[in-house]
Amino acid sequence: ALRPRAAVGVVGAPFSRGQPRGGVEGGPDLIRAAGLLDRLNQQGCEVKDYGNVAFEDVVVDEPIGRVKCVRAVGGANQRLSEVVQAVKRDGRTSVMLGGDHSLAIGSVHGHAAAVGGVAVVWVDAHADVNTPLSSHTGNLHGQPMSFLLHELQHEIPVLPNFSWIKPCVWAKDLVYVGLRDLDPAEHYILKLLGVKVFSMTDVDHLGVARVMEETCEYLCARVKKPIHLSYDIDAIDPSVAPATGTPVVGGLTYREGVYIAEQLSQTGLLSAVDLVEVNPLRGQTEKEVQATVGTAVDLLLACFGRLRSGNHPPGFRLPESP
Ligand code: 6HN
Ligand code: MN
Ligand code: MN
Ligand code: MN
Repeated sequence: ALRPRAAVGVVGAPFSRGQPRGGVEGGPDLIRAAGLLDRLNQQGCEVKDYGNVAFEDVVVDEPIGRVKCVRAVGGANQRLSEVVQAVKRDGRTSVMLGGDHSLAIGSVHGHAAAVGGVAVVWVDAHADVNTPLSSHTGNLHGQPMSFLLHELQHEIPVLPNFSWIKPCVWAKDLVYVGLRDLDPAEHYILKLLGVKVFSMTDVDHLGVARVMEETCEYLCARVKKPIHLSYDIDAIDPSVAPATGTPVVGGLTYREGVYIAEQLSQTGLLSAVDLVEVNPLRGQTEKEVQATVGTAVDLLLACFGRLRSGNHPPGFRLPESP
């Protein structure tokens, strides 16, 4: 049987203003340099590289309340949303390489604008659902979900360069996996909205297989919406993926991390993927950086059908004996 080749569109988003640590803007080129596009091609995907989004310089960007770099983050995400919409209109699964996690605003927004409703699986040590008013750090990479959730819109103040954002995710269409460092306001919000959460405690209790079974059942039970996977590399334990800005001990193993991607790939509903927060300057050694980037690549390959049990292309034939 001829299976259509998965069409993938890679978008680099070299942007770091959603948090204070430089280096995360180097993520996209590093992940490309590790061979992501060739390897996706080798495993049967048809890949187009949309290049890196050119973000405009924002020179004057005074904090608003506690929140930092509001105009830069708003403007960058507006551009990113346009590019992700173009990728989706081209009929491709979008792969957004970050950059910090504030970029999920534009990535999810663009995805939803192009396809209608989406479900979101957020794999992260953090919930990234602070509102601009609840955030204690003022870093926008800790807030993207608050701008995207319909149910939180009355909590969101007017911010410069944010007026283009339309909320596009319902709380019932969001699942978190890997959480282990929530702020009190974030925990309150997730309880209030009844969001499905699989914390690291749940991963310990149920095992990753049950967690993914329940995640897929939960998302596929109702109308099957296209899935947006937003993968923060800090979901993975820092012993495996240390080169990231906000590492938290007690994370997913490499195997658990890959399993999550494999299972979401098997749903056939993956329509956009973010891989964010790889920061080469946060590794202590070159080896730490390479381990982190290698893990990021393996997670993405698993998203596009790579199985540890092995694969072969349709129509594969053994060499003929002479
Ligand atoms: N990330 N909750 C903290 C904050 O600053 O709001 C940490 C955010 C981490 C952000 O995972 O992309
Ligand atoms: Mn995050
Ligand atoms: Mn995180
Ligand atoms: Mn915190």
